[in-house]
Amino acid sequence: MTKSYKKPEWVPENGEGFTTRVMEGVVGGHDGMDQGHTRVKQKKAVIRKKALSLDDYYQGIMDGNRTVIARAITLIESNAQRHFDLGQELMQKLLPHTGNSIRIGITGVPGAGKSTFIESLGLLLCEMGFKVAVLAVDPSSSITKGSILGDKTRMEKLSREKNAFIRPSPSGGMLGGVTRKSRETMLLCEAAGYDVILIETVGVGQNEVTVRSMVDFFLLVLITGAGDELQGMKKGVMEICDAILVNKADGPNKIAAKVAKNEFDNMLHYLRPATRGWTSKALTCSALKHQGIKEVWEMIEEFRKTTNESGVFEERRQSQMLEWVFSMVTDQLEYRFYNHDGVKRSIPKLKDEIIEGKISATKAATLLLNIFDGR
Ligand SMILES: Nc1nc2c(ncn2[C@@H]2O[C@H](COP(=O)(O)OP(=O)(O)O)[C@@H](O)[C@H]2O)c(=O)[nH]1
Ligand SMILES: [Mg+2]
Repeated sequence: MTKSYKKPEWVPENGEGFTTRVMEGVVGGHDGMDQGHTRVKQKKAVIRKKALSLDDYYQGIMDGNRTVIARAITLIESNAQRHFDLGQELMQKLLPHTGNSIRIGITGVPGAGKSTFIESLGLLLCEMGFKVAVLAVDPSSSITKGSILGDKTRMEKLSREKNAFIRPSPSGGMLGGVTRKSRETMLLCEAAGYDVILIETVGVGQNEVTVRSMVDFFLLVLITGAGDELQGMKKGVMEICDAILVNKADGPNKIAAKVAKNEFDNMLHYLRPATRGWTSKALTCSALKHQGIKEVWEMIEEFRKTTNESGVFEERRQSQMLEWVFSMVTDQLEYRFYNHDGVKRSIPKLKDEIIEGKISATKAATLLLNIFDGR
């Protein structure tokens, strides 16, 4: 079109592009728009594009700069090797500043009110002068290709607090997976001075075990009338939780919630405690109406005091650290195995042979491992 376009007569000599040239705009200040605002926006965009050095990241995190914290988490979550390397250098540098928080895991079926509770507790903690980080962990999302937790976490009020930091669930990928990313994000928040780390996870079996291995205190949020089909799941989780919170204890549901709380208290009484020296207990609350939230925090404080005095707190952190190291070894071995050239080349052919019954499963596995070992 433009090529065959004939210049109108009124276009001056050397007026090439006269009609198509885009005029340079003026910055702000017209139509009553606030000029300063436009400038600020542009400046921000420039900052966002600039690559940060290791020191930029480090300093920003130590200063508690939330933009830098968010970018550092993105770095940690990246699946690119060069990001991974820089991220690991950063983690090493931050390590001496980690560990000074209480890590709280919160689980329960979708709709139990975990996010609502976290917002309510988070607001209370901010009011008390604490810095609160909220993270979501959903290892199953890498399988289901989408987070069950990713409900834009309704924490609008909390996200407006300057002492709160909210981060949704990372996606999976290769370099260590969701668990590594979540753990490192947690440590990063600790280095940035967050006093309380709240980790939301959805109750689908494996997730709870993963989160339990990351936190000091594990809370199960339940509601009444969720059906007997869930009891089986509940029992397993009840054995690893430090408290059960019967949520939605408001309106006509208040009495049923109290009854359920008593039942859970009884059941917990017969289970082995999740944490040595601590009797797991049940409480009721209404996350929506902000009732019973303070009591939950007081219980967590009591837990911290008890386990600190007995040494169980530190003991658990140490064993979690060791567990983490060896689970990373497993992860990385798996990654290396499936990225080994010889292994990659052999898999399709072996698959056919297994399906055709030419080779046994055990033999096929041994063969692949031998290729990996270079034998
Ligand atoms: N009545 C009542 N509703 C609640 C309460 N807490 C949460 N809800 C509602 O339950 C629904 C699910 O809450 P949400 O926090 O997203 O649950 P999650 O999936 O466990 O994170 C929302 O519609 C909430 O408003 C509560 O204490 N009382
Ligand atoms: Mg939620």
